[in-house]
Amino acid sequence: MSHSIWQSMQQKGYSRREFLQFCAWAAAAAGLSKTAVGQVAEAFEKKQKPVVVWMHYQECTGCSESFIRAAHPIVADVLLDVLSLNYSETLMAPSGFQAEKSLAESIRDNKGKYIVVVEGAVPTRDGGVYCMIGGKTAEQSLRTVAADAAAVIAWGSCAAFGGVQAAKPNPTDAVPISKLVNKPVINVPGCPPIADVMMGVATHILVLGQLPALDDQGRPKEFYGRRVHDTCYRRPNYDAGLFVESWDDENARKGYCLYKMGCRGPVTYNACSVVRWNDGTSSPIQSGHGCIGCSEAAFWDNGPFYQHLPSFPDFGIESTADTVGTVVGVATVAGVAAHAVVTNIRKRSVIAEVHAEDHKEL
Ligand code: FSX
Ligand code: SF4
Ligand code: F3S
Repeated sequence: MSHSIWQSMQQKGYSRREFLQFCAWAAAAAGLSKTAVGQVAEAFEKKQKPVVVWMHYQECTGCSESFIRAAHPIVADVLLDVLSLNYSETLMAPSGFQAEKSLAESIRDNKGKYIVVVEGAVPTRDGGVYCMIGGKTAEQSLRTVAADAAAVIAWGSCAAFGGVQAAKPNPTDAVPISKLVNKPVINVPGCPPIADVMMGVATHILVLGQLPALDDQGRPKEFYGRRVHDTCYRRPNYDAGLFVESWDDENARKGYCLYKMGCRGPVTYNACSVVRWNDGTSSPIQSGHGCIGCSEAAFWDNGPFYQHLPSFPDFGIESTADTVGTVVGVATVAGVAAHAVVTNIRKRSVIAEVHAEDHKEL
């Protein structure tokens, strides 16, 4: 018999207090307001665990790796135990015929109720022979599992957009799963996606019993509504025209903006600057490397990664970062546009304050 999440947690020895803490964390991860914690608790107490089948096609399993390292320790239990993970090629105990049987039974007995999550793109060239599981092509497998699913989630940029498999010259004609599934797909891109975002999306579906609001690329707006650049902690440096010019320069040590080193944060929609990674510890930019736009469609072909963007929409006050120095220089020499100079000085002092704050936190 299937249990609720609370019943499963009790069986594993979790206290009521730990359960409520988990509910609060899950509500926050799902982007729900504090007042929704009661609703989360009620859903986790009463609703049966959803049946989840987790498919792997053309991918590296980084998405699973990311998810099982989610910030909250209970998430590992959520994956392995609290969710009814009826089929996962990576994590389930059965193999071979037994595994196939488990999958067939899961979808037959839970028609219209189970959730399908997919990692990886699907090859379509030569009848799809480049990814076969149990004698079936990935395409046949996907069409079968998705047909009666309540929801289909594409974990990662491969499932959502084709990822590395679909990069030029795309030798297997790999496609995103939305091309083959006849119902809305929730795209959760990123190579891999952020674990807490994956958990947030899953919680949203579990608690509210509905799909999160999606943008025109099928991404949950809550997590993909803003560019990495919009909330980047290095943004004051960008606005002030303070850039890293080479990986080992003084500006790099000072944590200046990585735009000139190829950072694609200005054209990348993801929650890395806000949610960050590893329990909010850091993010690619925070560790000193620019964003490579891993959550964007065709990101492998959007490069080169280490050449700065020529321009992008809503660039701000400067036309390109290269001209920033010139503009400020001319303004100073001419003695006009004092406002620009004052603004820059003010921004530099803001940066100094931000850096002082950072040091305090450390
Ligand atoms: Fe793709 Fe996920 Fe990149 Fe890897 O499974 S999104 S290659 S991190 O792992 O699909
Ligand atoms: Fe941050 Fe990159 Fe934008 Fe600079 S260009 S502010 S490092 S996201
Ligand atoms: Fe990917 Fe950029 Fe975030 S490379 S992990 S979207 S900072």
